[in-house]
Amino acid sequence: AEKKALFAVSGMTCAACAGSVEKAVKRLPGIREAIVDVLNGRAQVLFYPNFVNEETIRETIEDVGFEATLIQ
Ligand code: 9UX
Repeated sequence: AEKKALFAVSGMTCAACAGSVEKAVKRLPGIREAIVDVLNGRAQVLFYPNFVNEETIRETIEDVGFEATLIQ
């Protein structure tokens, strides 16, 4: 079954960077959907836990250049 994760992403203030975060997460295996909300600094991700996990997603967001915290 799929799983949902919500991350707080700090310092992400422009649409271009939100798009970069979304694109990077969607490139991972096992991602069903990634929705980045730049106004609220949140990234919601639906994923398949057999293929990817919260920490890998979190590190991928950080690799784009933003601090990310799993909040839910
Ligand atoms: Mo963006 Mo930043 O493309 O402070 S969120 S530059």
